[in-house]
Amino acid sequence: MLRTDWTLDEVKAIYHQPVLELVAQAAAVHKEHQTTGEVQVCTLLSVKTGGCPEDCAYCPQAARYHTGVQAHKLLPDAEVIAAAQRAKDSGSTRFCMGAAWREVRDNRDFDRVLNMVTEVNNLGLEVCCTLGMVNEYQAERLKQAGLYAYNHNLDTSAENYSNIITTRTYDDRLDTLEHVRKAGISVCSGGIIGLGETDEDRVAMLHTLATLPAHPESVPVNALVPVQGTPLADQPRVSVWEMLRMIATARILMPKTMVRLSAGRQEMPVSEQALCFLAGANSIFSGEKLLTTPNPDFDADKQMFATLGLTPRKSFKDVPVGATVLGKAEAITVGA
Ligand code: SAM
Ligand code: DTB
Ligand code: SF4
Repeated sequence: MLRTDWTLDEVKAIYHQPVLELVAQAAAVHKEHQTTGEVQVCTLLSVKTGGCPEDCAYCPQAARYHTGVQAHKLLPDAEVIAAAQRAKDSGSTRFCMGAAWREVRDNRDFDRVLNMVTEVNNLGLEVCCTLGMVNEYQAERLKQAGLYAYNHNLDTSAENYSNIITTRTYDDRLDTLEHVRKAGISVCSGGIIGLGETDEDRVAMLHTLATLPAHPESVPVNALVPVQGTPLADQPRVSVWEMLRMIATARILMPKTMVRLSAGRQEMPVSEQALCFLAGANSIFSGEKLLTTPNPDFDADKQMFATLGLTPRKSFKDVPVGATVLGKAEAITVGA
C-alpha cells in the first residue's frame, strides 16, 4: 500500500535509524516493490547552457556567478537528435534535455524544444525535459509533443529554500509540479544534499515529496557538485552515509518510485555506488557529462554493471503515468 499521509515524525524516525538498519529496511522494501538488480540508465544533454537569470547558489549556469561554463544558445535540432541516438545506441532508455531557463516562454525556442521532444520520442526513447517553470498550457503542449517526463526539483526544504534561491519561491516550484501532473506527464522531482542544510531540512524535503497528492514517478538524489565561482564552491563533499540515508528513506517512503543516484557519482567508488543500489537506488545518469560537470561514461558504467551483476531496465513506456497514485491506479501496476 502506497502512503501519501506520512507524518514528519514518521519520516524522522525512519531517517534517523542506525544506517545499516535503515539500509536493510530499504532493501526489503525494494525487493518487495521493484525488480532488484535492474537499474534505469538515463542520459542528460544541456540543450541551452548558462546565462540563467536565477540565483540558485549551487548552479554553475547562473549568469551572476563566474564559473567558466561555456554558455550557448539553444542547440540545433539535428545536434540534439544525434546525441539522443548515440545515447540510445549506448544503452540509455531515457534522454533528458536541460535548459538554463528560469521558465519556459511561448517563443520560437520553445517551439524548437517541442520539435526535439517529438523527434527524440520517435527514436523510442523516454523523453524528459527540465526547462524551469511551466504553466498548465505549456505542460499540455509538451505532453502533446510526446514528452514522457518532466524534471523539476524541490532541491531542499521549504524552510531552507530562501537560503539557496531568492529569485523564486517554493510555491512556484510546487505549482509547476502540479501543472506537469495535471497534463499527465510523469513527474521527476528530488533534491540536492550538501548545500549546508540540516538533517531536519533533508527530512522535511523527503516528507514534502512523499506527501504530494501522488508520489513523483522518479526522485533524483543529487550530491552537490561544488563548482568554483558559485557561492557553494567550498562546501565539503557529502559522504556515502548521507547519500544512503536519503536514498533509503526515499525508497521506504515511496516504494514504487524510481530513486535516482544522480549528481556526485564521478567521485564515488563502485563500492559506494553498490551500497546506494542496495539501499534502493535504481536509476542513474550515464554519459561523460551531466549538464556541465563530469560523470562516469557508458564504458565505466558497463563495467560497473558487470561487476555488480546489474541489468539495464527496459524502457518504461508501458507503465501508466500516475501508477504511484494511491488506490485504483496502484492496482494497475501490481504484478506488472
Ligand atoms: N533551469 C531548470 C531548473 O532549475 O529547474 C533546469 C536545469 S537545473 C540545472 C536542474 C537541476 O540540476 C537543479 O534543480 C539542481 O537540482 C541540479 N543541479 C544544478 N547544479 C548542481 C550542482 N552543482 N550539483 C548538483 N546538482 C545540481
Ligand atoms: C537532476 O536531479 N540532476 C540532473 C538533472 N536532474 C537535470 C542535473 C545535475 C546537474 C549537475 C551539475 C551540472 O552538471 O551542471
Ligand atoms: Fe538557472 Fe536552473 Fe541553474 Fe537555477 S538551477 S540557476 S534555474 S539553470
